[in-house]
Amino acid sequence: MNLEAKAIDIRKDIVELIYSAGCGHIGGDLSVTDILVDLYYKQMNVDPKKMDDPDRDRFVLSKGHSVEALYCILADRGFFDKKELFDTYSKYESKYIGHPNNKINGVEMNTGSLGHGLGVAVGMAMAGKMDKRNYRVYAVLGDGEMAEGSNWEAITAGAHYKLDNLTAFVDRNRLQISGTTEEVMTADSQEERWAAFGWNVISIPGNDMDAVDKAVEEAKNTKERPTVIIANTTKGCGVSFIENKAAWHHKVPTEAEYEQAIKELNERRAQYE
Ligand SMILES: Cc1ncc(C[n+]2csc(CCOP(=O)(O)OP(=O)(O)O)c2C)c(N)n1
Ligand SMILES: [Mg+2]
Repeated sequence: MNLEAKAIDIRKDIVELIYSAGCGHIGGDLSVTDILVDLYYKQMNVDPKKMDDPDRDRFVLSKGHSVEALYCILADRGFFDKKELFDTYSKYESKYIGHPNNKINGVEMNTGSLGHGLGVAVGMAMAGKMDKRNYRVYAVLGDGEMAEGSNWEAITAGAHYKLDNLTAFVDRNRLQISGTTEEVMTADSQEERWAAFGWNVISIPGNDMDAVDKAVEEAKNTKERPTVIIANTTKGCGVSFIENKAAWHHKVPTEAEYEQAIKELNERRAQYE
């Protein structure tokens, strides 16, 4: 499978889902898409029919507001019906609510309140070691989310317990809800901070599929300590007028913007045909 082409198809689904539902967090969805595509179509051992398999890999979307990216991928991979998602997303009584919901097949943990995913991922990784299982645990955090103090307790524990079955990503798009991370709460240098806590640190261009994949491989081969992949991404990646703008954190495209976004993504997609 061509993962780059798949990432464009997923971006089209994200734009469509948010436009049709009239809500969603488009900027962070489009920045994290390449990471999720590499994990769900290549790296992770997960099967829609075997989510009770104790050996499945675990995934926690700690930056839960990027749920549309996760749902579009889970639907495409057959975890649930895509039409049901598109028909009911964010509607009254739908289980497809605007943040990850573990009543949905494929979702391991409810997230949305930032700062909680990594602590649970550390627990999952510790449980894997205690039960002598070979599964791996992946968690994705936002760079704005790194202001949450609870993350730093989890980072301390991850290194203390030598959790080499745990890989965290920081979606380092340099924006959070209301401005740049450096304006709201300084986040530099993520690399130095995680390294100081004892993690193996890999810094990559985070919208580059090959770089993401190589980093995940390196993490798998790192022993005695957990790995963090600092993914230097572009918020809104793939749609020119959404890229790098804090205002697009959870703005919904107008009809004209929706059409323009799909046109741009179709042009990119045509390069792979
Ligand atoms: C505990 C908590 N505080 C505040 C929020 C509101 N909130 C939702 S998204 C967001 C910004 C997150 O920025 P970042 O982690 O950088 O995400 P990204 O840029 O990837 O969208 C905030 C403050 C929240 N969801 N949880
Ligand atoms: Mg951010």
